[in-house]
Amino acid sequence: MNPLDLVVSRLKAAKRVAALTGAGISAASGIPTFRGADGLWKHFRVETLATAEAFENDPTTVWEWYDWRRGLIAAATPNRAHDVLAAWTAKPAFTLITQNVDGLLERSGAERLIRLHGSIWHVRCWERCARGRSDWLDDTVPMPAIPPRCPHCGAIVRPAVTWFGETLDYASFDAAANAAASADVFLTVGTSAIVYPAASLLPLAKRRGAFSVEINLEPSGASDTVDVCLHGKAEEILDRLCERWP
Ligand code: BJW
Ligand code: ZN
Repeated sequence: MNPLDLVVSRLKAAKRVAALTGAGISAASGIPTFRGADGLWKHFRVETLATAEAFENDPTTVWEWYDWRRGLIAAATPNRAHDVLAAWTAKPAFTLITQNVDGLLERSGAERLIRLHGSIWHVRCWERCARGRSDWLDDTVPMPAIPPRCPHCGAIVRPAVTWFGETLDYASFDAAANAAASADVFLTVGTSAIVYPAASLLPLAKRRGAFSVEINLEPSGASDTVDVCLHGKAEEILDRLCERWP
């Protein structure tokens, strides 16, 4: 059986399916990935942008980077990869987990989406004042003032994303781990699969007996673990899968 036929037959037979996505699914929408040939980390140093220490030292530079990325995302539209994954969330037995902060799956109509690394469209008070402690939506592009200020206490606000060294939202990771542990098929899509703890979901699913599939442009940290590698563009491979598992 060819690999695509095998994946289709496993999807059709599965009681529960979970998928984990990464930045690769947004590449066709013109959003740069992090690693890889033209990834963000080739042009920017992670320790100066995606850590709490970086923000503490220079919130203006960090916010300028996020404001630029928010502008790119606001001008982008979801692609076929977002649309297929979002459509599958209408299946009660399908759980979609994302590391992406761009909101494009949400714009495709994804339901019950588990976001592991937060959202670039949400902010919270850096000083964690009582009323600004929880995340709130601020999708103003561009930001009228950088760094933006908390409307409650006047302190700087931060993007409500998960930076290196920060713990993930416990409830979201718990829900993702439960979905991985109970999946009959686990898909890892458009992710380098090297950032933890998100990258631990695939081995967890596999230990619990899931049939696992990598859909990625090139081999990733998942390739040696999965049962089947489908290498190519996620937007094209998912489109073909959706024809046969609508
Ligand atoms: C296509 C395609 C197409 C392209 N079709 N495919 C050693 C040092 C320091 C830290 C650590 C360490 N060892 C472990 C850690 C912990 C660290 C970690 O995992 N680091 C590793 C990198 C080593 N993890 C953490 O710090 C996490 N927290 C944590 O562990 O808490 C516990 C703790 C607390 C205190 C102290 C220590 C531990 C938090 C991780 C947060 C990650 N944050 C970011 C930024 C989010 C905000 C933002 O966007 O600005 O999340 S980093 C970045 O990586 C982002 C992504 O969600 C994440 C994953 O990247 P992703 O999505 O996989 O993208 P890429 O670019 O890597 O891959 C894209 C893939 O797509 C490529 O393979 C392409 O080929 C492919 N592709 N086009 C299909 N059309
Ligand atoms: Zn505040």
